[in-house]
Amino acid sequence: MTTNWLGLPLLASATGQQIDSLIAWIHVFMFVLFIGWGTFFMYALIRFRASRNPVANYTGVKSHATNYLEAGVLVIEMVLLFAFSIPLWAARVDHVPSESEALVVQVTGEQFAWNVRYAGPDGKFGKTDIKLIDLQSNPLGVDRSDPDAKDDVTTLNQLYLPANRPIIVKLRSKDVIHSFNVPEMRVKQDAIPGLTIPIWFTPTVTTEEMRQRTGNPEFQYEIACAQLCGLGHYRMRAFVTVLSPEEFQKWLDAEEAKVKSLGSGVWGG
Ligand SMILES: [Cu+2]
Repeated sequence: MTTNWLGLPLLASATGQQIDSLIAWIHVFMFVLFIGWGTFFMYALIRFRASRNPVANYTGVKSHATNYLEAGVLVIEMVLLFAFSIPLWAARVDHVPSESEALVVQVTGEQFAWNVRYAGPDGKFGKTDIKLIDLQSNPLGVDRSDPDAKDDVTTLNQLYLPANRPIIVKLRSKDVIHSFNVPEMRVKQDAIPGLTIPIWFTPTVTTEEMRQRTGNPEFQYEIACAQLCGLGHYRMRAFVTVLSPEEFQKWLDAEEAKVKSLGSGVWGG
């Protein structure tokens, strides 16, 4: 189904069309329900008007037809839920791509920022320690003395992603419930303290292409925090930059070099 009429933000992910179709179908079904119930309401208003029914009917309906109708509605709704809704949702959410083909990024929400962490060339996220947390220099408490942590790249409010490769975001929170929302990717997931929740999507449009498409040379994808998480909630936004795979690798290599030049001493290793 074409979904332009919904007025949603431009689409920039591979699976987003499914979400848009779902939203469109829900609108269509709700419109049908609206017409159906609206018609019934008008019918009831006219059919049971006071001038035609001056005395109330104290016995009411005696047949059991409505009981059967309600049972029928219940059965249909159970079929919709168990045969369609749950399997479709599971297909979209549960089948996370394998970590070998995807890029795994850890995103940690805090009041009021998004901390991003890449595993580096070894593909392993190093240890973190709550005692090493320093809001300025080491907001995630990365333990740089751990060999796996030596090449971990961290950024603040900047999520760089390659286009056309599945991205697995492992969402965490340091304090309260936040919500990771990138409207153009059609992803939204709560970040809950104590849990690591994976969410995945495949960006298909680079930031540069999107700037051309929108005619806005300053266009940026944004992560908006979609849960009211405190007084600074309004400013809890971060930017997503989608690059071509080559540009992304270049960016990651440069960040890598920065981490190396800082050395473990600076990071309290
Ligand atoms: Cu938040």
